[in-house]
Amino acid sequence: MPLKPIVYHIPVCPFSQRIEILLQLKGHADAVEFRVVDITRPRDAKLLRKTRGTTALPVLETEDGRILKESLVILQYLDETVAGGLKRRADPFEHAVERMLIAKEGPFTAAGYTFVMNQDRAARRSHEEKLLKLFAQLDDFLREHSPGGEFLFAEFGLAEAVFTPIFMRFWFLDYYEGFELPAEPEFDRVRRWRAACLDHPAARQTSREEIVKLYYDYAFGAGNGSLLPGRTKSSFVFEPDFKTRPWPPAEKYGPPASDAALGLAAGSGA
Ligand SMILES: N[C@@H](CCC(=O)N[C@@H](CS)C(=O)NCC(=O)O)C(=O)O
Repeated sequence: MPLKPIVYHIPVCPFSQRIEILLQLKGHADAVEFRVVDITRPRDAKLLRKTRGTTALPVLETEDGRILKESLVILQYLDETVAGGLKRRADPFEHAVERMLIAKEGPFTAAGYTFVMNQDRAARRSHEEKLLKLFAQLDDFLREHSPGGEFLFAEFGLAEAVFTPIFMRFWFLDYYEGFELPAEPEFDRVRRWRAACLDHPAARQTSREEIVKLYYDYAFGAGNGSLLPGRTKSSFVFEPDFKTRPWPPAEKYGPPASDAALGLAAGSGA
């Protein structure tokens, strides 16, 4: 029986990064054993049996073999069971406020991912508008509950652990879609929040370079390690290491680059 919970994860997955951030905040980065799953390969049958057939990660296996799924659920479980003090707000009303903000992460995340994966240049503007509307809603929420600060409360907490990995993934929108928050006052509060989140030392598990390179195929509509036509390797592979690969072309509304041009071909980067 393992001595600590196991988290099956994909290292650069934002949903798993939430867990790493939380453990970092608690000062117990080693409270769980992280086991890497390479989603570009067929899923291990033993793990599939444990999850009863679902493939989404992260998945937590408790010390006695019980399974928890969904990053927000795992986050709360680890917040309550790992030493280092609760990172969620202790006050019930304040906790309710942070849960209201966290409830906005699903549509926000989905809007950014569908934007980057969109292949129809004519639909680009409507994806951008949808995302900006959600940014404006976050801005308004922060103005109501935390007008003068940086974070939702005094410190980087649960809501920040949830959103920071998403803000980081959205670097793929800067790169492949030229997306920027407009320099308008209606985005000032969320801009300040995002900057403080991205600057926090607990959120250093990945980098803009890694995200831009690994998510290249997402910009062509191929998510979760799936293969684009003419390619033998997904950009989501961990070998060759992203640091050895060139920065990908930023143009996404044309034919995708080859394995060789992305530094993925056998022997490249070695
Ligand atoms: N709502 C889930 C989303 C998890 C999710 O979509 N994970 C992706 C990786 S970033 C995944 O496992 N994709 C592979 C698959 O679904 O088979 C959560 O918050 O845990």
